[in-house]
Amino acid sequence: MTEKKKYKTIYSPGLTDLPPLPMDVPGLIQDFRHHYAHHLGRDKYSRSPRYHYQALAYTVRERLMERWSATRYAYHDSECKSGYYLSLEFLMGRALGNALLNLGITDRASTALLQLGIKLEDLAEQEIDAGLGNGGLGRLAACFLDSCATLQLPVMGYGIRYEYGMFRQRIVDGRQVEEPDHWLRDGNPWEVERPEYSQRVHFQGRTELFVRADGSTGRRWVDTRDVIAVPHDIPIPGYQNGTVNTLRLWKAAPTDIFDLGEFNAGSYPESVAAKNEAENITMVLYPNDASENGKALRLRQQYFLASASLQDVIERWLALNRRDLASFGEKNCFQLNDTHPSCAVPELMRLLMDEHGLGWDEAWEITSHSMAYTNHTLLPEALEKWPVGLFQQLLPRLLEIILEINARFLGEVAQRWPGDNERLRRMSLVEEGPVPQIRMAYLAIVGSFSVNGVAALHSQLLAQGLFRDFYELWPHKFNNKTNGVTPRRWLGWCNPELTRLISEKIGEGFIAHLERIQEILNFSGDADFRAHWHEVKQMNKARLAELVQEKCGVEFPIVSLFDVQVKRIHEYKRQLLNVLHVIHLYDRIKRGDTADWTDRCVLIGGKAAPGYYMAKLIIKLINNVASVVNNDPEVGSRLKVAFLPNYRVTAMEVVCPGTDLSEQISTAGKEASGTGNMKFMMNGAITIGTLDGANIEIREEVGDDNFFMFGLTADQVDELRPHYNPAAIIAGDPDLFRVMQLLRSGHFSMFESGIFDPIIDAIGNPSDPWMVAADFRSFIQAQRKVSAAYRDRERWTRMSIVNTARSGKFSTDRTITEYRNEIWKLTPVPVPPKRP
Ligand code: NBG
Repeated sequence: MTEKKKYKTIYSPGLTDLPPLPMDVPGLIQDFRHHYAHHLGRDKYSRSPRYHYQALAYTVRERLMERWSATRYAYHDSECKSGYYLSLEFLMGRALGNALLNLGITDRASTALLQLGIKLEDLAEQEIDAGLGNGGLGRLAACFLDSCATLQLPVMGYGIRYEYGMFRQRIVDGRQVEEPDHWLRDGNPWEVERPEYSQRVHFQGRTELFVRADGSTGRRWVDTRDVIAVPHDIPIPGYQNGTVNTLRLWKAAPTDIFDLGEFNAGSYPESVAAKNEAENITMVLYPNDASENGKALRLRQQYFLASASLQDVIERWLALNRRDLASFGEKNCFQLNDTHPSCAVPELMRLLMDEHGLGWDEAWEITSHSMAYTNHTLLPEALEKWPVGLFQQLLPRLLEIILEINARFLGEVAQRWPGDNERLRRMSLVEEGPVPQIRMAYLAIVGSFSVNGVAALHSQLLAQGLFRDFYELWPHKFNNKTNGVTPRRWLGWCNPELTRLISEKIGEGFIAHLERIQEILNFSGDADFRAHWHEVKQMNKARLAELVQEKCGVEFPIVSLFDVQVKRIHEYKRQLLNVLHVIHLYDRIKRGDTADWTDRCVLIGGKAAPGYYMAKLIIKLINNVASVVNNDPEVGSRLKVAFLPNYRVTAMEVVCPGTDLSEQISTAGKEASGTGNMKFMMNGAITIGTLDGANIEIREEVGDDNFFMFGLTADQVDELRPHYNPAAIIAGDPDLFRVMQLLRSGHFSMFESGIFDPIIDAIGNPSDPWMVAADFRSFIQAQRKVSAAYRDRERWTRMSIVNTARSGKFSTDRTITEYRNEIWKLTPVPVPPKRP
């Protein structure tokens, strides 16, 4: 018996046709008290504020529930085309504040709580971030879901419910220490388990030939070891529009049969081992950002997500009484978030052929017209490849299908370029070598009708470089979708003071129509408005300074320029270049070169992958430099440096409103887009940046006067590479020379001599891929301009206003509208409000 057969549909309208829940203050108070006392069983002597949070979460969740089912009905009744965002990562952060904002009851909830003697801000602090992602790629998925719901698009997210999310980072003696993130320990009020929609996922076993009733033959997958995928649904509210979409996260569980068989045979430990093996699949998020994971368990996670999600979509499709799978491809569209879920291509083929009896051509027609692939990086180390042998062992039927896809595809290439064997070798889905590998990006391209990059430059580099052969074959597949961020969380929620100031001038509509935010340009000539703008920034800086004081023990005076770089620690992002600038400023102070000085507070934060040696050493360097600078009485308030531990979504909600200068300083051509850059801009920070990723488009929007550009372009980086000579650059630049001298002298490694040698060597190495020395001079000059601009408060404030005003393009509402029109072809489905 499979899991599902236990359930059958029960139709009972009397159970669910309830009047809508009250949204006023008395109604909120009543339900809050009900949950606190009757649901959670807490009383007036309760010791933990956690239950205040939980009681409010349940109160809000109920209000989402009714909108959630109304949304499901609306989608069902409209028989609309649907979209599915398949992603191994959803970096959601906290849910409470976002739900309140999107339901439009933040003020009422706050008032209700005050009447009970509770502050909403304190209560909200109790929530643990849902950290089911590494960085930009996972956070983008979260912003996309918010925009899909706000635009009333029938799009569902599919992901994995990791028991342990992104590790927590502590800093001990300046070094990163990782701790597990058991985020579900106290329960998760935002999820609804739906075991009735569980799916069975196969692994291992073998394939065999079989004969169908009509005499035709096929291959099937047998003797498999199965795992059950149990859905846990998270509500995704749109912005004040009655829509609540779904993020469905799969948890792995053992099959009953598997367990019981062993158990009855008396092998209890074995039955537990089997349980553990199944549950391991969704135990932990791989903590590597933009780098390959390469482990069998990771491939298991990827296939588990793809298979469970596709089965779920097909089952729902068939249940809608549309037995006919022929139109499945016209009514369903899957967006693959990087190559991570690209097993979906062969898996959909398998399900259609092996489980639903379609022929190859029919199945291929459906698959290749319903899959779309987004690439998020050009870094070669992040391009996934899986050994053929691993596929053979773990997913033998999938391997057969992949090899058949490859054979047919190479046939097409050979027809187009007869005799071009070199091209066949280059384009094959199988990379030959001692250990033959499946190239997952190529599989995704061949199986998709759309391939996109995430910023204009990135998409262009994909077509001209990494995927050039494929672009020549299918130019029509390639397109760009520049990233964005949701203005609900990244302006409305995280910066209420600025939101209020803007609303007073242009109304509240801009939160759902960010292009309108440019209307504030009409007020940038108004000295009063500018004064208010400055005041709000100073308030937000005070809030950030408090955080820095609490987490780093460093005082940041709010009159200083707040210079911030927060993101994953990676050599290509060049936190090291930032540190060299800090050392240069320190060196200037020590030499008395401080005419026209601007006081600065430099904040750096981010996690390093646990196995990434250089990234971890860079964290240590930042901390050592900070301790030397902050403890030198000669430096005083001229320069402060802090490393913010455990950077995450929730930290960014305080960091970006309080930032003056946003550091976006990757080696040109390496950062696919960046999205932190957009959050800072939206909150009125000014960017110092290279011409990389979406920085280019940000600069286009604000104009050169409102952006501090520096460094080599992507083309110049490529041209310089063969004769790059950092030793000569260091020798010829007295400032850089002194900075390197300070590093070499052990000034920042007094007690551990030589620890930074690998960093010193990397900077001086002619094959340094990130070319830190090459951009030093240009960076220092741009930073001089920053300092001068900041001293002119009126000018800086005008620049700040222009940055916020021109951020309209970087709303994910714009991004998603492009996905919807150009790839998904979806129609919005309004949800009728419930009447009392
Ligand atoms: C990241 C890029 C970022 C980009 C995000 C979202 C990966 C593989 N890529 O530049 O490095 O903003 O994706 O597209 O994590």
